[in-house]
Amino acid sequence: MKAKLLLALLPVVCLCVPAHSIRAQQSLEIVATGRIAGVLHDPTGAVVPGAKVEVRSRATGFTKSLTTNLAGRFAFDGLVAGRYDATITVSGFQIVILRDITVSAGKETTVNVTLRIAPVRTDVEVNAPEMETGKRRAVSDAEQARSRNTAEIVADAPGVSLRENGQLASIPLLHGLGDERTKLVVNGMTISSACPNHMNPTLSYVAPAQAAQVTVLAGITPVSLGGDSLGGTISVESPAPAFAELGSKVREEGTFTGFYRSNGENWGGSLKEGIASEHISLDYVGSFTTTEDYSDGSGHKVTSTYAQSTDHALTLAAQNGPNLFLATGSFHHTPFEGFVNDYMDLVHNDATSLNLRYRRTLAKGSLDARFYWQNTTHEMNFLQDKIAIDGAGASMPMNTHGRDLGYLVRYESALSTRHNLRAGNELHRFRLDDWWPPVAGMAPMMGPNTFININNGRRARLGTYAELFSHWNPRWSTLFGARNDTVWTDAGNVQGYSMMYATDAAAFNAESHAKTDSNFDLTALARYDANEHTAVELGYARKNRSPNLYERYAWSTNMMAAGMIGWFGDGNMYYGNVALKPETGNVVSGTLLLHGQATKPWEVKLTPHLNSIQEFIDVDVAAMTMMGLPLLRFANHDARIYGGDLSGFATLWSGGAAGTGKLSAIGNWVHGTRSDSDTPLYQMMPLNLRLAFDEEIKGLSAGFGSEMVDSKSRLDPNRMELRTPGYALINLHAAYKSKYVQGGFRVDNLFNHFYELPLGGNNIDIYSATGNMTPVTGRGRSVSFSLTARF
Ligand SMILES: [Cu+2]
Repeated sequence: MKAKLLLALLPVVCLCVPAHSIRAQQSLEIVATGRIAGVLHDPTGAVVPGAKVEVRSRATGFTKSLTTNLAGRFAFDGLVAGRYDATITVSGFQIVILRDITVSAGKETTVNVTLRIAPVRTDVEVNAPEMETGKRRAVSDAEQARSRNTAEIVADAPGVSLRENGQLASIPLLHGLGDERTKLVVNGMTISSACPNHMNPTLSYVAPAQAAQVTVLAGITPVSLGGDSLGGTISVESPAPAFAELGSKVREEGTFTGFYRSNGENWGGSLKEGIASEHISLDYVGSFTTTEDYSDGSGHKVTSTYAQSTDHALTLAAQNGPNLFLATGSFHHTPFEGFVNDYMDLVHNDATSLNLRYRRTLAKGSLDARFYWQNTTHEMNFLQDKIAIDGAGASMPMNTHGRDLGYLVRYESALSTRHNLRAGNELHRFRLDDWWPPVAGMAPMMGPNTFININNGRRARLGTYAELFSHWNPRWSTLFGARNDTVWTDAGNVQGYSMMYATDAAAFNAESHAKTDSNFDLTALARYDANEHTAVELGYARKNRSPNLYERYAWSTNMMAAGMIGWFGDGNMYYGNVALKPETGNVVSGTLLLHGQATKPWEVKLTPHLNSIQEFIDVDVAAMTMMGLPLLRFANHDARIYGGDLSGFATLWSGGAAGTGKLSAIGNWVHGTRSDSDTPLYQMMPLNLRLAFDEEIKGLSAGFGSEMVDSKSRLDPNRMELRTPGYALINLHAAYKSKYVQGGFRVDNLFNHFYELPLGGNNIDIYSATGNMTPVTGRGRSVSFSLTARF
């Protein structure tokens, strides 16, 4: 399978390279050339970075495009003397077309432009540096409508794989590193999982309808977006506020989306409504989703996969000159969510959050400050599918209460036309209580006292960073950054249900729990644009993650209690280790980008990566339990992960009666090994490839896709990881879009193929009923419809 995939991809790479070297040679001929350069400003006089500027020769049709740097500057060198047209596009501003610009040999033609604000949503954040690693992407309504949860939207990027974790939020892994090893930021907020099984990860608090923009940084992360992570960074942002156009009175817009997916009877919808004047805007996003258990390809119901959730978010924004103020209040309510790969289900999860932001555009940069707070209450117990297995009356209440609080301050400034500085300071504090009330008649196993799992757990992180982005000349750019994060963790004394747990509790209470970690991160990244079709990036990053509260402070070695700890969906028993050190990754990664614009855009991107990790938080086997499952203790061990991402697209035809035909591909390969034992790291996604063909004619689009996954044969022996066979799935999709209505139709797993999920964990419901541990099986055929109306 591996060899076949690589063979299939080789022609794509080989066909492109020779064509480019020939063109590069031709451009070396000596001809009379000149330059077009300039600076873009917005109406307040602030510079506009990230704008796309394209010049086109009126004589030959030759085009060249680039992006303005953080100082708003652009410069086209080596233009053959003659007359050109230039087009400037940037989100939030009206398109500018400049005609008949004369370029003379050996001279610079200066073009300075002041952009006008467009009556559309304003892009309020300056993007990460214009490197391949960190491209922000707008999410379409269609994508929101077809995604079961926000993690599925993120999974479209190279280097990302998803681990199953209930229906409301899968866990994204970047280059094999997931959960809290990936930095997840929602509207600038860091939200910790307030659950020993991580049933409520960060992305569960942002419904697909609220995810307007996503940034995925799989390898090298700018320090401004990093900190406290070993993998990359995923940032999800809500829609930016849209103010009324200058001179017009009020702007009002609304969207309603409804969807239905046949497998599991999943239905729901969202409502977005915005009203704004020139200076004030008010936006509401509400969404609802509910689903029954889904069936796999063999027609068997996969139990405990039902869920329901409601989300509301209200944002008030005000702008005046260079000042922008935003306040968002949101409420998330999950009445139930089954977990087929856990012993417990979620029976209640409510979260309330507040997010305040102030941004000021300065003459040469910007100042951005945020403050956020979230309060989460979470309860676990058994839902009907587990009760059917365990017997009527089975009960084991487990409660958690989490509180996140933080601020971020970030300053950006153009030091000169070449250099841009970004510096910031941030705090994130998480408090956690985790307690399990006694169950009547179940002493001493589950009574008579309350089991205190985490007592007043505290984790605070204070981070400070500075980074310099330099655009040395049109070909060379560099990014250098350094940051420090100090992480404090602590937890109070604990107790078990009864004297049965007294030895472990006494041992834990005798230990000192307060820990301080001082972590230093570094990033160095360079980009070389060899010619208009070829760019190369190479970088190094040192990254750190401090242990979470459960890794340090889960204390009971009792089989039942330790079985409640762990966010791996495997049924194994875990307990903590106060002495755990932070994990430190040394990442070396590069990207080769080959691309063409013109009338038929295409792109091939290859990203090899290597991460050498010191003190990786893995496990030691403490004992084999009566249940035949291991009791595992978190422990530091060195590890290494390497692999590669390949992505690309090609426009097969464009324009004319046949519309536009596009072929796209994403392939991921990752290989993780623990150094001391030379054994495979846990839950590494096997080699996989996604291919898609899409055709678009006017408002109508249709296509098909395929997902191919190799068998998972490299297995972690300590966790008794299960093998999963390879599989291939086919999907069909079609959509129609007009000004006011948009509809989507999709068939996933067209041939109703039966397959096991490589990162789906183990089916604990089947294990509880039969004693056999098997992987969770994937969804069988599902037919979906969605409809979006704008008003
Ligand atoms: Cu939970």
